[in-house]
Amino acid sequence: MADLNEEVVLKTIAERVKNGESSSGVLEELRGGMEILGQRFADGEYSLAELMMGAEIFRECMDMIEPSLEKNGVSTRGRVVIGTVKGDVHDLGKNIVAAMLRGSGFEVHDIGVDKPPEQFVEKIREVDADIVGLSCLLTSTLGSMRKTVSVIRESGLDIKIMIGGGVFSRGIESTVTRIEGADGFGKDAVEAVNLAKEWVTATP
Ligand code: B12
Repeated sequence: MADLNEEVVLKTIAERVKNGESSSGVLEELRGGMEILGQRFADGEYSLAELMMGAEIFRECMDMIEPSLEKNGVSTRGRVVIGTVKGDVHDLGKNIVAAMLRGSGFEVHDIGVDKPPEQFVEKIREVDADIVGLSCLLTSTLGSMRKTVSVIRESGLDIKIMIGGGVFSRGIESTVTRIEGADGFGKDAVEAVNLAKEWVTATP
C-alpha cells in the first residue's frame, strides 16, 4: 500500500476478501499502510499527488470490502449522523466508521466532508438522530471540531456526541476531555461501533 503498488494491493485484497478474511483486520492493515504513506509525505519523500493516489487505492479497496461489512445488518438500532468537520476533506476513515455502523444495524446519515456546525445540527433535527459522529484529521481543524461540539450542545439537542479521526488516533489529541461537551472518543471504527451500541442500550 505505502509503495503505491496498485495492481498488487488490489489483487491481494480481492483474494483475501474472496477467502472470507475478517474485514476489520484487512482494513486495519490498509490503515497501517496509509500511516506509512502519511509519514513519507511528512518527510518530503512523497508529494500531494502520491498522497492522493494512495487515497484512490484505499477507496478501490473499500469498494471490495464494504459489501462484506454490510452483511451483518440487523434491524435499526438507532440513528446516527456523521460527517467531517469544516475545513477538513479527509473522508476515508469516516466512511469506514459509517459502513461499520450500518453493518451493525444503525441507520447512518453521512453528510460528507467540510461541513459547518449548522449542517450537523440541521441533519440531527431532520432525522431525529440519537448519535452524531464528528471526524477530524488535521491539527488545524481541531478548532472547528471544538466549535461543532459547542454549537451542537448550545442547540439544546438531546444527542450523544462521538468524536474521532486521525488527529486523535495519531496521539496529537489523545483524550476526549480536551473536547469539552463530547461524550466519547473512538480510536477506530470498532470502538465507534462499541460506543454506539453501549449508548443505545443505555437509553431507557
Ligand atoms: C489520504 C490522506 C489525504 C487525502 C485524503 C483523501 C480522502 N478522501 O480522505 C488527500 C490527498 C486529499 C489529503 C489532503 C491533505 N492532507 Co492528508 N492525509 C492522508 C493520509 C495519508 C491518510 C488518512 C487516511 O485516510 N487514513 C486511513 C483512515 C482509515 O484512517 P483514519 O482517517 O485515521 O480513520 C480511522 C480512525 O481515525 C477512526 N475515525 C475516523 N473518523 C472517525 C469519526 C468518528 C466519529 C470516530 C469515532 C472514529 C473515526 O476510524 C477510522 C477507521 O479505523 C494521512 C496520514 C495519516 N497518518 O493519517 C494524511 C494527513 C492527515 N494529511 C495531512 C495533510 C497536511 C494534508 C493537507 C493539508 C496536505 C496539503 N498540503 O494540501 C491536505 C488537507 C486537505 C483538507 N483541507 O482536508 C497531514 C496532517 C498533519 C496534521 N498534523 O494536521 C497527515 C497526517 C499527513 C502527514 N503526516 O503530514 N490527505
